[in-house]
Amino acid sequence: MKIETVELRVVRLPLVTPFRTSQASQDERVALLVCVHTGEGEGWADCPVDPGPFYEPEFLSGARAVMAEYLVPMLMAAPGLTAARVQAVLAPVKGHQMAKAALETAVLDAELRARQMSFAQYLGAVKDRVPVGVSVGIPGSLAELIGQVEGYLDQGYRRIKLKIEPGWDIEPVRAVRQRFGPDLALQADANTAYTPASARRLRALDQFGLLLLEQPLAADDLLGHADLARLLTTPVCLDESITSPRVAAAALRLGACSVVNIKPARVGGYLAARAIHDLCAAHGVPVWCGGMIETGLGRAANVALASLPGFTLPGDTSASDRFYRTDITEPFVLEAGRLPVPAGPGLGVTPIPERLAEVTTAKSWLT
Ligand code: NPQ
Ligand code: MG
Repeated sequence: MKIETVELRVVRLPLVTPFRTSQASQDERVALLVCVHTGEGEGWADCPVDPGPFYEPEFLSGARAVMAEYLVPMLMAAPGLTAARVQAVLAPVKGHQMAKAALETAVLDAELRARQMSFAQYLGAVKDRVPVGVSVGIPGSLAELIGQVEGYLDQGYRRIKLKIEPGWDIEPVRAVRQRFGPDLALQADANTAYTPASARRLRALDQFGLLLLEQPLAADDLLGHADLARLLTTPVCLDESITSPRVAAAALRLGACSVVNIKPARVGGYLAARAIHDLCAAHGVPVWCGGMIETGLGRAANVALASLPGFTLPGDTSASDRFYRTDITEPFVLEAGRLPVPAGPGLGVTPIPERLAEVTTAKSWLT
């Protein structure tokens, strides 16, 4: 397939409630959308970079620049391009996984639409609905937290994840456990906020029977996570640390985690995400699909990925209305705590033109 034009769009979507983690607080989602125009049709992808490099080193204007100056020209010059070759063609560029992932996803969407095959079929889906969880930001008070969790459980979410940080950890976890009982599937995510010196405090979380504790330490601290994992009975899960299949293999070998949160954007795309899934499955390590407040485009692909057999824990692939009053695609709606896996060609969803126009703040074409 030959790429003729690449369209980049910045979109800005207000969030239904502010989302605060240990690292940042946001009340809107600003993201980059990519549309590749090829001889065989269009393909879309969501590049869930933030305006600033506060969760991940990549950020919006950086992603736009690396795409325009390097990645897109390299893809346009590659003869006989296929989605499976995108990573190899882009390998001379170091890093920039989220930018590369978006381009690979858009090429894959175009390719699969032309072949009338869905992402789920292509990736190896074994189910047509996936159970989903929800990530609850750090609120102003315990009462507010309890109210939010109650609301999500009423909507049918199958698992609750609490964002924690030093000073907001034991108490909120205890309060939610006490209020909703031992059967609630509950986990916590620190987004790198602790140091190894906090091991004692984190050990106090063991009494609450969490499914897992996600990314307590710095992204590059695999050894610290391995040491911590030996001290805790709560399973340690890595998110920010897992930047490639190779790092995932190292994390498993070191015992740095016993569960993996796979975010396709962070690992360089759905093919790398599937490779990590396969590796973890071979080691009997459960995986689940993380979220980066994707638009409907990224959500569609994430739900497809989550339908692979090793995704045995509910993901952060929440319904569209968890974040947006109106998304750029048809919304994903919760049905008894599950989302339907899109079955149409490619992503199975496309942006609604009027809606897209409303939320677009910048557009450029690369030819
Ligand atoms: C997490 N996601 O598991 C993240 C946090 C997060 C749904 O909890 C850009 C880059 C936006 C990274 C938004 C959820 C992001 C981001 C949220 C990470 O850690
Ligand atoms: Mg996380």
